[in-house]
Amino acid sequence: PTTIYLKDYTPFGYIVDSVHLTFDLAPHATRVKSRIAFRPNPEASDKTFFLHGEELKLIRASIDGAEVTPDVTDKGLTASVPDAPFVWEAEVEIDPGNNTALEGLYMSNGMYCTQCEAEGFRKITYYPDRPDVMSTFTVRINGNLPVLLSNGNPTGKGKGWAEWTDPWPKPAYLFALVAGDLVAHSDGFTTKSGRHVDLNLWVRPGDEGKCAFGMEALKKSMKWDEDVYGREYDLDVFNIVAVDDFNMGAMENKGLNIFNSSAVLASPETSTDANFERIEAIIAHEYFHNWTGNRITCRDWFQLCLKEGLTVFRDAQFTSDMRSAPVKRINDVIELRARQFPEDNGPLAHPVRPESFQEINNFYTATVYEKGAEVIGMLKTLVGDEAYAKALDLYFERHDGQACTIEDWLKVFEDTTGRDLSQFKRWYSQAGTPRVKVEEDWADGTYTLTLSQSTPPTPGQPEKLPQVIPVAVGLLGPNGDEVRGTEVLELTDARQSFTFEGLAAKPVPSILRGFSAPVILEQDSTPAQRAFMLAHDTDPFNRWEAGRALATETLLGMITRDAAPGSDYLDGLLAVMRDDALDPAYRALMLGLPTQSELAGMLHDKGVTPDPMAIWTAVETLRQATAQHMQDLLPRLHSQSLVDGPYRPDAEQSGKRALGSAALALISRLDGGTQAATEYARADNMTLQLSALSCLLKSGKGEAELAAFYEQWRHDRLVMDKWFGLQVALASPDRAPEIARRLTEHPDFNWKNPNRFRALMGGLAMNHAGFHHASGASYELLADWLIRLDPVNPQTTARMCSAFQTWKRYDADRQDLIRAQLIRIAETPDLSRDTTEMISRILA
Ligand code: BAL
Ligand code: ZN
Repeated sequence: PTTIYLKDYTPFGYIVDSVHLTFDLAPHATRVKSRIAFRPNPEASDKTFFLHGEELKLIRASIDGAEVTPDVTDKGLTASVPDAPFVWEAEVEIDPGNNTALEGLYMSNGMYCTQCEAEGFRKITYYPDRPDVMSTFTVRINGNLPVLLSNGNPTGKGKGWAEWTDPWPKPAYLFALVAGDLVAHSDGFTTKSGRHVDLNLWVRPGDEGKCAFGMEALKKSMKWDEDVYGREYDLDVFNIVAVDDFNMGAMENKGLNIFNSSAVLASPETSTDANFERIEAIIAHEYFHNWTGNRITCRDWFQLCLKEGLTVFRDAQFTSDMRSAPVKRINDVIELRARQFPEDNGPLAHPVRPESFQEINNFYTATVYEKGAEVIGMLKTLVGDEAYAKALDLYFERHDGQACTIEDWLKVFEDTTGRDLSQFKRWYSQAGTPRVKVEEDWADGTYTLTLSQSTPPTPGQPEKLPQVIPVAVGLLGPNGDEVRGTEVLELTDARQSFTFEGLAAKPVPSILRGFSAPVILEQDSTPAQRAFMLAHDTDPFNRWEAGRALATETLLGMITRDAAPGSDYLDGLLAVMRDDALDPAYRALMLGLPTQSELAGMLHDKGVTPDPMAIWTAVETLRQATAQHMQDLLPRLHSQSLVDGPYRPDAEQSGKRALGSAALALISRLDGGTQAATEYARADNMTLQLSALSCLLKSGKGEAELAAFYEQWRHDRLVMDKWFGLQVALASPDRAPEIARRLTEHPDFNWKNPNRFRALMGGLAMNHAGFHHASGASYELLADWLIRLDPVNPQTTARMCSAFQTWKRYDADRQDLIRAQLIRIAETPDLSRDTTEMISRILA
């Protein structure tokens, strides 16, 4: 496969002034006619006329009305063209009915739909399929289906046809088309300048009852973007379509967002509180892309973080405003540590702005998205809220309608603040998670904090330079009072000291408040100091972090030294749990533990080979000890989930249910699942039903409930995904590979559906000790299925390969077992480019 480099960027030789497309839909022989106005690009020296095109049958092509015969390969075509404006016309035939890769135009349950980001448009027609080529589009769809949709505004309609015109120039990756038997949940929104926008959420008949929440989330997002960023919507209509077969969560196509049905359909009976929150965030994310992504797009795919990091940052701000800011921040850090840190510290490490790729689909990663958002958060912290707002105004004003780079993005901040951001830019170019080590000194009323930073080598980057790290610090006095409020220290050198004068007594530092930078803090604190912070820190993030650190240290002691569960942790936790003044959602988070995979990573960092069963045993033992220690309090905590009034998926009610469910999990350890069985029987929403079922499965029970759940929900695709995932994720380690294998034989295991495949195989990968079963059975099962899925859907296969990314942490026997599976996958004939790249990076 060819490697593409950022440094090789050159502009396309031609500008596109307009695109007209006509689709004659047929499941196995859709005809696509294109009429595209090109003119030479004065800024480009290379005038090769190359149009991308894959899996297309070219019927005819012409330039200015004269038939031409281009040179066609499996990647595209070249033709000789005039050195003046000209009109290119082509007709191609495609086969959406056999498009199982779900890129380009494909079919899902009889409905036509598209996914063009990143490079799917080239499977629809010949085109310069690159994000810096922007044009207006007019699309006519001919098809005997009730609903025919494309981007922009409707400009014509008749029996069996519809025409759409998108007046805003866009790259081809934002093109979309949907055609099918769909029903709309409709509403409207009036923008701040008084324009009316029709809003529609299109679903398959039968799903109408699952639209109301998504629609409310959309209206809230539109209002929030006006209020907070001054961004108004710019078309007469905003359409969202729910699709069952979809590789990603959702896609921000201009005026026609296409959603994985799991990311938009919701009802209290079928969706958990976590599902509702995720849906609200994804609706917001895709809507916010209208400005950060669509109106201002990326010059090339190396700049993906320009739109994704910023849009994730914006959706996190939105969720913080709609719900609880501390809870959102803690959840985001939990996710970052679970998904991005392993990537940044393993063979798949890459900078937030990668410098090369073979298959861009492999770079829709936690690093580009989540670390990309962290980088924006740091920038905001460094320049301050006011300068951030000014810089964003300048960004929208200066770059509207353009395809931009990270350099353009940073320049608006430099121009707004006068700050030199050249060192800050290293966050975009250096991979790896920086370590920040803390040393303290105290003399004569002066407290000195010395911070040192280092970043371990990552593939292709043996040496790292110091980065600008905003470290938010507060100081507590010996009695727990805050003696210095939060202040942001700018760590720019490899080692740097900061002094605080005029203090009466040696303070206790609260460092990296709010998780002000995506780094690993190395601070030697005693359990007593952690417990002190857990009791007194005024920063909600660091208070939670103190509890998390206590839990982690206790677990590491249990694993490596056979230590007993620490009383600092158990007592400190009990005190927090008793404090009814604390938000239930926050207390539920306090009850959480680091994942077993995270613990394995920490052991590996300390030079200890992780034993998955020892980690599993330690977690089980600590959970049991926690249940016993909090025994008297648990019924009161559990009663939180019995909220007043009808079900609402808002922060208040879901926080209570989260705490109640966490308490039920501990109660089940003491009563063997008796109460969970009662709760299961009376649950009237999916959150409580699933939490009770989880408790039963964890207790080694729940066979009857699992069967009843299946009968109750077998008609509902999204609930069945939960049924598949839960059994595997919660299986005891010794049974996990067998349970997973058995489920692959279940008639409802529709493995070509990405949601179902991910539910089962993702559930297995999440079951740390089960996945790392000493027999290697789980490795083999996953590899079997990756090999089977690859020719059908390379994108989903390649993503799932990351389950193996941490393989070098483990013992020699497990490494041998995993290596054998990786080699088996790599040697599969005709393996896709996507999977080939992932496996070769993981093996390197
Ligand atoms: N652009 C791909 C899906 C998303 O990040 O919104
Ligand atoms: Zn996005």
